[in-house]
Amino acid sequence: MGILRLEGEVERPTELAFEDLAGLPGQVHDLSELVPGREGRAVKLASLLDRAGLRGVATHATLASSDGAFAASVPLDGLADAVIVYRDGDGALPERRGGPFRFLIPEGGACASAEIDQCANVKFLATIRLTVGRAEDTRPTNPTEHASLHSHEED
Ligand SMILES: Nc1nc2c(c(=O)[nH]1)N[C@H]1C(S)=C(S)[C@@H](COP(=O)(O)O)O[C@H]1N2
Ligand SMILES: [Mo]
Repeated sequence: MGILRLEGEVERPTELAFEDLAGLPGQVHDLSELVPGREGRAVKLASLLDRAGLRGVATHATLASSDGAFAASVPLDGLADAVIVYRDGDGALPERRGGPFRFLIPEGGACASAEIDQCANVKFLATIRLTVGRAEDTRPTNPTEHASLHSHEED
């Protein structure tokens, strides 16, 4: 079972499991209404930030995967609609869909088009670290790197 951590520039570093996410306000009961073609249930990032007590100095959310292989650091001011997908049907979001926790920015631009893009939809999300300035970011910056990353993806 997975745990999602909020740390860095927050008043209360917080660990959340499936039940905690399910109990927060800001539920998106049907993700397909927010992002056509995406299924599952999600909760708004804003609810998690409220729970942890976001400090005003934070500028970026640094999203890291549990396997340590992928991270994205994106400006908070572009994340007003971002969600964490955590449920599929009656159970946890499966790993093949990026579970148990997956970051999703509904209006994320094309890969490598901007600071906020679809590449920042981090799968197997383990930590959301609130930082002053941009921090760890392993997103691909050129088409070759990007193609090689996608060739490892299963769906
Ligand atoms: N943990 C992890 N998350 C990741 C990646 C990855 O390699 N590892 N690839 C990213 C990239 S480059 C993209 S474009 C999106 C693709 O997700 P999708 O196929 O669900 O749209 O996942 C992102 N999240
Ligand atoms: Mo991407």
